Amino acid sequence: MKYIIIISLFLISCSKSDNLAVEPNVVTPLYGMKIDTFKISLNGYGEPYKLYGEMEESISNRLVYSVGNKEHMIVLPSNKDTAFPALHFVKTNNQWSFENSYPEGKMTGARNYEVVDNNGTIVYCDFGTETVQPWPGGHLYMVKTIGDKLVWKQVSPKKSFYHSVTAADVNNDGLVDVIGSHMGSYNDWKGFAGGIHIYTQRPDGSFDENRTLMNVNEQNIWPGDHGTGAVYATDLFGDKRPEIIRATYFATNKYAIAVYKYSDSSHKYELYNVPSKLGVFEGNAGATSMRSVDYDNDGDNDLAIAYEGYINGVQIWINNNNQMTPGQYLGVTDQELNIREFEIGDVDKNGFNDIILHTFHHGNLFRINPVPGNYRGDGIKLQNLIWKNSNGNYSFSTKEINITNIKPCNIKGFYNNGKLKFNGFEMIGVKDDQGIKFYEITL
Ligand SMILES: [Ca+2]
Ligand SMILES: [Ca+2]
Ligand SMILES: [Ca+2]
Ligand SMILES: [Ca+2]
Repeated sequence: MKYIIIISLFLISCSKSDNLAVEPNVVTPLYGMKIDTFKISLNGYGEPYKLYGEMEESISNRLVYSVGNKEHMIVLPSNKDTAFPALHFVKTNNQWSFENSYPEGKMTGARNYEVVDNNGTIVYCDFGTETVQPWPGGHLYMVKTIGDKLVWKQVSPKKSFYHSVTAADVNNDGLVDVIGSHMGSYNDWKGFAGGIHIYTQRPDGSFDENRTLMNVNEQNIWPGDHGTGAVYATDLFGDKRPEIIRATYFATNKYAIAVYKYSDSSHKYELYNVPSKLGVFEGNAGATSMRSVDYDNDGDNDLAIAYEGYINGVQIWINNNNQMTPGQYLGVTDQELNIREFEIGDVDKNGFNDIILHTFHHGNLFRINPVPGNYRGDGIKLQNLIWKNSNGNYSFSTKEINITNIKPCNIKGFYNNGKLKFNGFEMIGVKDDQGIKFYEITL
């Protein structure tokens, strides 16, 4: 099926230095704000406002990344009944423009992604829409950026409720492999090890289900129900071979994370250890995404894990001589802040990696004065979206970064090429005159 795309691009760009300092703890923020307004229509997908509505709400589904100095953005506008094609935007001469739509990247509920390299290779997982029961599931994808174009590859042959995805060369053949964690599958491969699927890449870029690389005898050594919310692969132990780390999601037999290490004798990933401490998972919490970060600059990779539940936030897991122990955590209520994913970068250039929180909904640590009838409030504040790291200790700045009079549905921050930029979409207009604004705030 072909789609005819009519694009009108109106660009309003402004650089702004506010002078709103009225209280001692409110500093005059120095930021640049750029607003691009898009009008996009996709044939066969109904009124444009439906597309804009999904573009606005999609939070896991928006990613800004760089290839060299060029910025790209992928938006996957879907979380309800209609799945739209993947949208790709590129920035040229400081102007965002809509490049194309990609029906082969259409997802019904993109949940999680990982940027694999500096060449614009990204892996995605789709869980399928949660508004349909039973869950229809979705696929794992790998997308490559070729010049100004995208090339999509479906990794999984059958759909699963994929909740998390990571990429690493787990069979040590020089080709990056894709690992997804799921909460149910339409494949007969339900997934040993709590719903983890490993797909190893072939030289031609296609993928094999690898049902043997992870130990299938787990139940003999670690009995019980071990649900999985997130999976990540990184070299924790400095032996140049990635470990596979799996984090819990409301398992009957509680654990926090389980670390799998490649065994040179069995040639499989074996359960290496399960930390005795549960950290924030002691309470009612399940993992949503995970990244490695050497948060204390001691040379070994530690982990940062985002979670949801009675509180949501991010917890650091400290790597002590190959044993992982829970460290500092940020725990906030939904009324304060809603977080499921995050980015990492040394945004204040103090030598320690900070955490950039991606937030949605109407938390009062994010919205300025959200009240019933005006839940998006009178603007947004950004200081609580940057969990700053000073010598291994995280905290928020007390200096407010307020941006009044904008009401994006959610905000994500990305640290690319030494710059921290937050972005969000906001629908504008009514019916025929409808469009969508893209805010980009550079700190
Ligand atoms: Ca490989
Ligand atoms: Ca290792
Ligand atoms: Ca470390
Ligand atoms: Ca820093």
